[in-house]
Amino acid sequence: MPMFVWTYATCALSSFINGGFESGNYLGWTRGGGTRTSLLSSQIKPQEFLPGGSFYNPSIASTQSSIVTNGLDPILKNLMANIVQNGTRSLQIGDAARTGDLSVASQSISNYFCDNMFFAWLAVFEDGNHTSEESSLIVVELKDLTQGDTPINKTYTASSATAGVDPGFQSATVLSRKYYYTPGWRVENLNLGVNRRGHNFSLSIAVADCFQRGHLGYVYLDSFGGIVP
Ligand SMILES: [Ca+2]
Ligand SMILES: [Ca+2]
Repeated sequence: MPMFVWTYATCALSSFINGGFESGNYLGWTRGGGTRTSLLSSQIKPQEFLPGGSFYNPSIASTQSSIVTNGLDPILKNLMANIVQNGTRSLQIGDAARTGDLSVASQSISNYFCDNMFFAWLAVFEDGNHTSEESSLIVVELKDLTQGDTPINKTYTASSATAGVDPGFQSATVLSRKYYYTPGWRVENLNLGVNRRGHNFSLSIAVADCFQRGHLGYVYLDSFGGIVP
């Protein structure tokens, strides 16, 4: 059998559980959450908000994320794409309440043979006119449990200085509140390279309201897997 066929087959067998949330529940996923109002953006570590972590609050974890079905975002409506990227369901991390909270979803994957991890996201951030350290944000953290390091730790902060996270964000004012949002789904590619094949990983995506409890941030996630969605 040619090597590339073997690699592809092994990759297909080692992917996420319920990576598209089509089970309609949290099968394969761990939810976390807690209050971030004592933490600046650069101090946030998703793991501290998961069960066992010092900021973990089970009530926030279980109520501020939800599985959603096809439809439009309740605030931005048709300015954004359908809130499901693939199939009939996606995961919303964070809610529309302005409570200074953080929500996180995490999955551990054993013997992962793909060279990439893909997922798709759609974000809504309210403009708080804060510094990036006090704004709503997304943190994407990938730990390599086999090697004991963190190859990916990305932060997407919604500050007014950058008019959202980057130039691909758009802004709109709805009921006197200003939002930054992604008009269409974005595909994130976490490139692991070939040296981590077969390792065990833990992937966490955290989304926080602003530090001052005045502004919301939430993100829809779908299509986690080893192949481009
Ligand atoms: Ca889906
Ligand atoms: Ca919230």
